[in-house]
Amino acid sequence: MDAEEQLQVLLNDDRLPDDLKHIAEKVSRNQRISFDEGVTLYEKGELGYLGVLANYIRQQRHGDKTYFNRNFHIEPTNLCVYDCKFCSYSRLIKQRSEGWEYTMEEMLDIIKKYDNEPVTEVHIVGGVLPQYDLPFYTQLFSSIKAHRPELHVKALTPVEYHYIFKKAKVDYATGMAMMKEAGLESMPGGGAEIFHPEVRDLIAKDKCTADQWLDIHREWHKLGMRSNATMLYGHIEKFHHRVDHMERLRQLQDETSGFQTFIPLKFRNKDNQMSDVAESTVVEDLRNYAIARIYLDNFDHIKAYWAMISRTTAQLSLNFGVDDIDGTLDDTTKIYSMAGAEEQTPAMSTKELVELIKNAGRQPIERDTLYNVVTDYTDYEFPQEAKPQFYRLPVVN
Ligand code: V47
Ligand code: SF4
Repeated sequence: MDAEEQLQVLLNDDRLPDDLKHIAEKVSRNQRISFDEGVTLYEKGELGYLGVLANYIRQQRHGDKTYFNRNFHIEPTNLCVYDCKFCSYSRLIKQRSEGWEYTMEEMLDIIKKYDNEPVTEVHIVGGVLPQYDLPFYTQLFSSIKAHRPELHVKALTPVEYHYIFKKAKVDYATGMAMMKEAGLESMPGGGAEIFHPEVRDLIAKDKCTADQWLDIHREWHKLGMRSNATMLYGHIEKFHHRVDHMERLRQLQDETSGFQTFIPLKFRNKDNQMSDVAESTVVEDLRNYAIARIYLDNFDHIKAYWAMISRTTAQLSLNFGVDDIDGTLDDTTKIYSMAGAEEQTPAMSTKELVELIKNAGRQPIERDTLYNVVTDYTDYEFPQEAKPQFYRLPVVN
């Protein structure tokens, strides 16, 4: 049965409560669901029901296409002036001996290590420290672009930008324009956590507020640029906080159309100040992806970050609204391994990623950061003896 037939079966099921039937009818007519209906989905939507709705939307938008990209991460430092309760990664400045602080040269050396690799994106994000200021990052971005102009620079979040611009005494619009001028091409989705102050004040008190996070994305979008958005879920927040978070994103997206992808991030509880908070179940993770797909009707893509949730859950998520599983990575990110993610040294070759997607019955598409197709792997067979990470296939558009 295809996704449309599954939805029809659901719509004809007399046992379905009226409120859930009404939501299913809205989805079948491509109508937006309300805040209260979002909460209803969290409270009453069973996994099978949510999967049918989310997969229907996914199939309409993307068919079986499943996107990934080839990227690597640079984490400039794991020291941070902030003290988010969920963060296993940062060390306060007083624990400086446990941290690293890369210099400009060290970061450019990391860039150069990838000179002969077919990566399309560098993702730069880490802790917040005073020396990483506006002149530092504008010089870093322009040096990366001077060295390798086609490498897409996706860097920093409003948490860093708010701190940097305040220190430099420039407003958000001016600051983001300076970053664009220096070579910044898109903004990753981090730092969003949970927007609602009832939760944000408890877990991420001192860093940028929800409105500041949204304002910086707004200014970036006004420059014609794109960004992502995340939500850190599965800790102390209630269902209505998750819906509130997505509602604020949906409203900004109505205004700017600048977001590309929504990335739900599962809270991991190892070695942080919230270790006593239990992690969400896989069923809850899949329900959450599905509800995000249903609620965020103006977002093109829903991403599952495989390094965080394990490869099997990433495969499963493709039936619950997810159409993107991020990048090949390398083992260059420590944010999740330090928080207890399954992947302690997250690295997957292109061949492994392609097989993972094919084994889930979907079509693997390598994309660049802006979702231009780099290579469609649907009918591609890797040679037995291939060292896949060194394969360069023809660019198709
Ligand atoms: O903002 C920190 C999260 C985020 C934990 O845009 C944690 O393509 C779970 O935003 N458990 C940074 N999550 C990473 C990020 C990201 C990742 C992949 C792709 C993209 C993209 C963006 O990591 C932080 C925070 O929400 N985080 N600690 C933890 N214990
Ligand atoms: Fe610092 Fe980011 Fe960790 Fe918060 S989540 S303590 S801002 S590195």
